[in-house]
Amino acid sequence: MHLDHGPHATAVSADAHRPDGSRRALRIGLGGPVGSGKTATVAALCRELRDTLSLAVVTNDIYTREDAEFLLRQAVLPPERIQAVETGACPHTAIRDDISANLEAVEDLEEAVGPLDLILVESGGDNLTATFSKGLVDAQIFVIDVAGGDDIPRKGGPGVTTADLLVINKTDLAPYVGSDLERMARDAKEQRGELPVAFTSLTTGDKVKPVADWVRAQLASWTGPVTV
Ligand SMILES: Nc1nc2c(ncn2[C@@H]2O[C@H](COP(=O)(O)OP(=O)(O)OP(=O)(O)O)[C@@H](O)[C@H]2O)c(=O)[nH]1
Ligand SMILES: [Mg+2]
Repeated sequence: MHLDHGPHATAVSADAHRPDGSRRALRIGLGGPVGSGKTATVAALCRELRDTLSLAVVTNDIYTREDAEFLLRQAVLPPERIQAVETGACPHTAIRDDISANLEAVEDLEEAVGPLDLILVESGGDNLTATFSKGLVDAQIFVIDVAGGDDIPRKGGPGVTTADLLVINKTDLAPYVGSDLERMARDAKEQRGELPVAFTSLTTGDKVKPVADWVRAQLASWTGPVTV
């Protein structure tokens, strides 16, 4: 249970160790516009990683538990590893400003089913300005899709420019919506410099593999030797 929502909120993430000295679970946030494929990416990541890692998921919806219910129906993880947060307001408030309900959910999961290697936190769909508080997650993925318009990377915004990984999803739809993937790659590079970009289609080809590989690399450095 997380009760102190003040300065303690950042201390939780800053103190990345459990009382026994082991590292707590790596927390990765997934944000991005409505319908870009966040839940589908979370579901695919669970299927890809669940055999080798101990993981859990927190979903955020404004008034419902729909994303959690989708993941439960798909049986991507045992039910006790999926928690829903009903934000009741703008999704970005619950992941950036008052993160208490989300912190409580991740801490409850660690307590109930831990020790965990990884917790994925899906934000409710929001606009291009939504980012996670560093007090809630250790790294963030911003998911956009080619059907939202190939000018989205050029438009920038904190999600596109600063997320630790930018995922450009639904590449299978590019020919149908007239999106120019090379232009999206060029614009993303211009906005992000050396920060990575993954093009995915969850229905064809490598599916979620580029994202799963990135998550594994994050975990490798998270659990690597601790430098004090
Ligand atoms: N064609 C295609 N459809 C996809 C892909 N990824 C997701 N979808 C579909 O896009 C729709 C929205 O996907 P979700 O994963 O629910 O999107 P979301 O970002 O979680 O949506 P919100 O949580 O409501 O913001 C669903 O019908 C998915 O099946 C993809 O790579 N290709
Ligand atoms: Mg969703």
